[in-house]
Amino acid sequence: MRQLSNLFSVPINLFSVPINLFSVPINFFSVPTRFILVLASAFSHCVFAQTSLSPAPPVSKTIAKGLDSPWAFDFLPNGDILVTERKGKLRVIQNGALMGADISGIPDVFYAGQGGLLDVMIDRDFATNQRLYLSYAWGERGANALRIMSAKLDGMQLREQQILFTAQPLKDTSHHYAGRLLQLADGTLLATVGDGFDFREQAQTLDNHFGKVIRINNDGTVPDDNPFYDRNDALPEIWSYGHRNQQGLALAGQHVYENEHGPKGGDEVNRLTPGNNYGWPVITQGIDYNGAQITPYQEYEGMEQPGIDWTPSIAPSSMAFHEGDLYVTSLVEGRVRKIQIDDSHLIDHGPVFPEVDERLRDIASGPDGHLYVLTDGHNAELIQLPKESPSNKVSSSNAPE
Ligand SMILES: [Ca+2]
Repeated sequence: MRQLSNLFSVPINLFSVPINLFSVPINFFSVPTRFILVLASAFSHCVFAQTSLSPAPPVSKTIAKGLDSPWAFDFLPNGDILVTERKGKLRVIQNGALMGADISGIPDVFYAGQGGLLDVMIDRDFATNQRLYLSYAWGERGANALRIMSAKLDGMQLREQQILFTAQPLKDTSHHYAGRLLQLADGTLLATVGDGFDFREQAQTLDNHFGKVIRINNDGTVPDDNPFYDRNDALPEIWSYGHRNQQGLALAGQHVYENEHGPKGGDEVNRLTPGNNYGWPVITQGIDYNGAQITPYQEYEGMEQPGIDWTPSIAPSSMAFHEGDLYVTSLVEGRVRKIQIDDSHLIDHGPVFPEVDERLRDIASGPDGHLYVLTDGHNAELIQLPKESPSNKVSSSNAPE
């Protein structure tokens, strides 16, 4: 077999020889032709040997296409992949193919602006409880909010739907829902709630859910060890505050990392500590979309600095923890960035996976050891990324606790 493939590859190497000859200095042609042929032959064998020893370059693989404005995906223990579409469908990828039928029992969603069906997350005990979580915009144009539902997946149907959380107060905008979900090791749920676009000052007050990360039990009750649980002037679900539109959440060991869209500039990655204030809109590196200054402050006592700031904005959409590193997708930059966790510091290694260069909505680490990314828009794809070559790896031995 090896002999056969070598024979087939010979003509390709022969064709490459003249091109290499053209690149040598002109005076090289003055040496005897026979010498050139010997050199060419040797070079050909050199190329030959390299070609036959080099592994095939890693390639990304499209798992599903034709998704309509998908927002998130997650893996079931049986290998199926669930994908949300913002208009309100929960699609199934089974045996590598997108099924025509979608899952029934999805709640009515408010599909407008940035709203609709957002995240899907499989419970870490799905094998025993068959439960999953959905986040979505609920309500109507004049009064809507982020809502979280739990349900039992029974074949292609959701049953035993239970509303776990509705952000307060209702709002009359259709932007900045946030909506990303994460389950901690203790089974509690974190969810990001955006600032609603028009309500940014409320990210600094604790009597509402705008611009917060909230933590609830998986039955919707509030854990009594939440940081503001005992305060009369704060909503007990609040876990951290001073956020804008946080669409990435990842658990890396014991630490929770979050990324959020800044205004014009000021996109951030933060390591979250319960009870802490992440500053929006009092501190930011960004300015308003119209060029106006939002705040004179880039730092303020009692407010956390971001671990990474992206100014100008990349529009970070989602984050995954994979083999010791964080990976962030983005909408505007359209790349996958790799972020090394170096104790309490974050080191941005910039875009990796050069084959991916389009608006990206979600990223997750698959059970097969591959990263998967979801593209954005009306004809979107779920893509399995190649495993990185060893030379491209930066820190897999550096996993935090
Ligand atoms: Ca901040």
